[in-house]
Amino acid sequence: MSDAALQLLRDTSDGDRPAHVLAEAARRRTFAVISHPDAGKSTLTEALALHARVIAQAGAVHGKANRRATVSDWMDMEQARGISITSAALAFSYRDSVINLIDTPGHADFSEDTYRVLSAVDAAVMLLDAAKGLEPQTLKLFEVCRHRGIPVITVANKWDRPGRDALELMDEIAERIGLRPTPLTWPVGVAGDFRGVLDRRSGEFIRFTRTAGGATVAPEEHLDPVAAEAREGPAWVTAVEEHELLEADGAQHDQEAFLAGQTTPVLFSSAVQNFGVGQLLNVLIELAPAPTPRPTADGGSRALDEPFSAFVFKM
Ligand SMILES: Nc1nc2c(ncn2[C@@H]2O[C@H](COP(=O)(O)OP(=O)(O)OP(=O)(O)O)[C@@H](O)[C@H]2O)c(=O)[nH]1
Ligand SMILES: [Mg+2]
Repeated sequence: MSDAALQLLRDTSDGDRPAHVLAEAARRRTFAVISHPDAGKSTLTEALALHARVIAQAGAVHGKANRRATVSDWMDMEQARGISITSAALAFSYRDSVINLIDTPGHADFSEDTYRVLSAVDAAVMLLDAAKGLEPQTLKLFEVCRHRGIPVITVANKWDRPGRDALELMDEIAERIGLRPTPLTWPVGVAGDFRGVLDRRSGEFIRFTRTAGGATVAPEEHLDPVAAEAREGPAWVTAVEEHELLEADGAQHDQEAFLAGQTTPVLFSSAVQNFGVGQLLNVLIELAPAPTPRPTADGGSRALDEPFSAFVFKM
C-alpha cells in the first residue's frame, strides 16, 4: 500500500469504525446463482434486477429480436450463443440491504469459474428447471456448496411450462442430495398453469399477472384463503392440501437448520415472466446470511472488524 493510502486510512479511521464496518456487513447479502446450463440463471438475475428497479426492462437471451440481451450476459459471444461464459457480478440495493449477486455459467467447460465464485459467497441460490429436476451439473455444484458449508436456497424455475409434480420434486431433492426441502411458497396451478403461490408463512394467495413478453414486473394481488378459493377453485384447494401434507411432514423453515446446511428453503418461479421473483428477493434479505468471520490460513477465525483483509478470488 502506498504511503498516501496508508495516511488516508489513518485519517479516516476513528473509534466508530468497527461498529460501522459491522453495520455495513450486516446489510450485505452476497450469493451466487448456480445450476445446470439453461435452468434460467441469467434470466432470473435479470428478473431480480428488474424487481429491485436496477433496470427498467428485461429481455431474454433467446428471446425475440426486439428483446434485449440479459444484463449479466455482456460478452458478444454470450449474447450470440445465449449461454454464460463468465461470472457476472451485480450489486444493487434493495430495501435496506445491499445485494451482491453473482450469475455463474452452468456449462461444465466453465465450471472452474463457478467453483472460485463459491469460495467468495455467503449463500447460493440453486435453480432447478421444474421439468428436469436435479441435473448432473446442479448435483456437482451442490456438492461444492455442501463441502464449503454454504447455505442453499432452492428455486424451482420455469413453472410456466409443463413439468414435474411439485411434491415429486421435493422428494427428489430429499432423496438425491439429502437436503430437507422446506418450501416457503407453494405453486397454485400445476406446472404449465402457474397462477400464483401460496405463501406458506402467511397462508395468503399471491396471484401474479402476466405482462407483455415478461418485460416488466408482474403485478401481484394478495388474497386471503376464502377469496383465493373463490377465485381459483380446485387449483387453490389442491395447493392448500399439499401445503397441509408438507406441514404434517414437518417441512417448515428452520433458520438454524438452513444455515447448518441441513434444510433448503424452496420457492417457485417463472423467471421469464417475473413470477415469484419478489418473494425470492425478500427471502434473500430476511433469511440469507450476512458475511461471517472467515477462516484464516492457520485455522483460526478472522473477525469482520479486523483492520483490513481481502480475498482476491479472481484475476
Ligand atoms: N419458459 C420459461 N423459460 C425460461 C425461464 N427462465 C429462463 N427461461 C429460458 O431458458 C433459456 C435459458 O435461460 P438462461 O437464463 O440463459 O439460462 P442460464 O441458466 O443462465 O444458462 P447458462 O448461463 O448457459 O448456464 C432461455 O431461453 C430463457 O428464456 C422460465 O421461467 N420459463
Ligand atoms: Mg447464464
